[in-house]
Amino acid sequence: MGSRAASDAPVGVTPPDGGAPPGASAASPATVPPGGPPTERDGDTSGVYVRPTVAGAAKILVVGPLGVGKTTLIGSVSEIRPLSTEAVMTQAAARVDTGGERSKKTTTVALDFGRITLDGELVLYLFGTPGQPRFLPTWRELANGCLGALALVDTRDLEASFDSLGHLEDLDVPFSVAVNAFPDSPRYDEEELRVALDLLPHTPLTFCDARDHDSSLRALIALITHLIESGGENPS
Ligand SMILES: Nc1nc2c(ncn2[C@@H]2O[C@H](COP(=O)(O)OP(=O)(O)OP(=O)(O)O)[C@@H](O)[C@H]2O)c(=O)[nH]1
Ligand SMILES: [Mg+2]
Repeated sequence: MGSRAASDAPVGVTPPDGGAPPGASAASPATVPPGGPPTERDGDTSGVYVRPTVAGAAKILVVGPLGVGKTTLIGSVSEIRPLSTEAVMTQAAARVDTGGERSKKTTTVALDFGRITLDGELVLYLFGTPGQPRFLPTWRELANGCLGALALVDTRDLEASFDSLGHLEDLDVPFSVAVNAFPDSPRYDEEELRVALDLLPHTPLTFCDARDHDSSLRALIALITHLIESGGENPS
């Protein structure tokens, strides 16, 4: 962990990397033209509106510690250009913030927002929480009305996830866990991770690459399946 920290100021509301996310597209994969899919920036708004086949909607939180990949996951899976609120990390708030990995230059200071439609019928509105500990109190607002949460975990620092998991339990938000793999991540088997994270037997535990659309989608589907199977009760 470096010693850089997040500044309080100017908060830009921009898509990550200044553009549309990888994998996010209004077009189906079969119709993606050479040079990439059309985006809102190209004037293609066909994917902006919710499809007429949609029968339901759910608010889903994406949570986890600093730098675990929340913004990346929402960016990779969203069918609309995601909203993100990144601020450059500086020394200005070094006494209150946690520095991220060396290559990480920004951190989320309010929320991420994206949208994905499952099977043409269920719209998930994805809300990513900020990872800095000082923003934990804002979770209460973000969690308002959510159906469940996807908790991202980094095996390089499992303890960093304890706060987010505990906070979900305090807020009575059902969740599933997705381990986001980095190249230098230690590999543990599922049972070891369950014990370390103190997960209940029926809490789903999946592995994902937050940069990959299909992998992120699978993690979300595991959560939705869990929520449906638990029938609206709170089993996590
Ligand atoms: N190798 C690898 N890198 C990843 C993966 N997911 C995210 N990253 C990188 O990790 C860094 C942090 O990702 P973010 O998505 O910003 O993390 P975050 O959880 O939103 O961070 P905060 O908002 O600061 O809490 C970025 O440089 C990503 O490119 C992954 O699955 N594999
Ligand atoms: Mg973020």
